[in-house]
Amino acid sequence: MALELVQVITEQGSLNRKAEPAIPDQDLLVLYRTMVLTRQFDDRMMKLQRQGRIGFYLQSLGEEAAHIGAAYALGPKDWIYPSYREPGAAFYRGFPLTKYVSQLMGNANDPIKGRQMPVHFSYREGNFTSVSSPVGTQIPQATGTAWAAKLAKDPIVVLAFFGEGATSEGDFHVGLNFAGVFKTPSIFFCRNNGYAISVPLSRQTASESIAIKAKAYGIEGVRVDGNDILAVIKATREAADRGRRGDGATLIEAVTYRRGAHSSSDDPRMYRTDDEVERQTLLDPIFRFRKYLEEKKLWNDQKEDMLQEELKNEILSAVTESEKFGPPPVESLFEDVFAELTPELKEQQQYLMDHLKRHPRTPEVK
Ligand SMILES: Cc1ncc(C[n+]2csc(CCOP(=O)(O)OP(=O)(O)O)c2C)c(N)n1
Repeated sequence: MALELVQVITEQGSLNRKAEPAIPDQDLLVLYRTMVLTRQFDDRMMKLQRQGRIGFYLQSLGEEAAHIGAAYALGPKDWIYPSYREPGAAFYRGFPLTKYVSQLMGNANDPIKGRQMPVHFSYREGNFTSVSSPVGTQIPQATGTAWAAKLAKDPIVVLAFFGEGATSEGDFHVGLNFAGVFKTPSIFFCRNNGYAISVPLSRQTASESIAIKAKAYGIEGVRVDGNDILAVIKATREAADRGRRGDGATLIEAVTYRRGAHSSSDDPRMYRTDDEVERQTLLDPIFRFRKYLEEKKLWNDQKEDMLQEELKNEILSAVTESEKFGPPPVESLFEDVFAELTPELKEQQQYLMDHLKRHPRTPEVK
């Protein structure tokens, strides 16, 4: 069982050729674009939150390699059970930016019609389940989906993302235990970013690593440098192959760092030092990947400037588009639980609409 840290590009950007996964140049550029898009989007959304244009936001600053690399290593039909810090995995699968911003605003263009917290989106077309607020609930759900796929002889794998804080939850143990028993085609992808809100890793587990916990459940465990996108792709590809071969589940621990706050409501200066964050900034996953691309002559300053400008405009137009939508229609409150409204729900919907006609809501004070 591999517990040493798998690394392909070192902190200085040099390469371990023996471990380099085969990736077409075109894909390398798509991966880089998705990482930079995610970083820029993150920054813009935090600003929008501070301006009061969205209510709440969760950043993924510094964790782009971990989740985008993992998403890339899967096939398009494989399922992803996300946590809330993997926007780049959805972008990689084609989730439109305007839909994402609309979800943050909870407007009529929001795929879930304003019924969830910001960042808790759903992307059914991308085999990407809705984000849940309770920590860890997606883990046994993902095991169940993988088991169902195995019984149906559907050759997919199912990946669940979660933070290391989720490994303190019962759901983590339930999910991994039955993945071991039933040898499900599961990938448990833990973004070990050091903190569960203000609680550091040392207060969450006495194990020498997260990956070693796999041993207790009879599944594979791999510890990988989560700021090294090539190492993440290599580890996730191997895990997907293992699942498809019928050799069971893998727990991947991607060692990274949460450089931003837990959420827009958190102040991390209360529990960690600026020095610590500064040190982690030097290990930036985008910087490291860019050096690799430059060495391959795939990237340069001019391309970087063009990309930054292009993405800035793309994000701005998604925000402008999203701000054009009003709130979701009130009658939509009754939709989506059943394929068709039941007679009782129809009656309640009618009652509400009649009520609103009789008592129009107080106009907003301008
Ligand atoms: C069952 C449950 N307990 C507590 C919370 C409050 N909570 C929300 S996020 C979070 C920390 C999760 O940390 P981690 O799993 O490491 O993920 P990260 O935020 O670092 O990506 C907590 C305790 C919750 N949402 N659900």
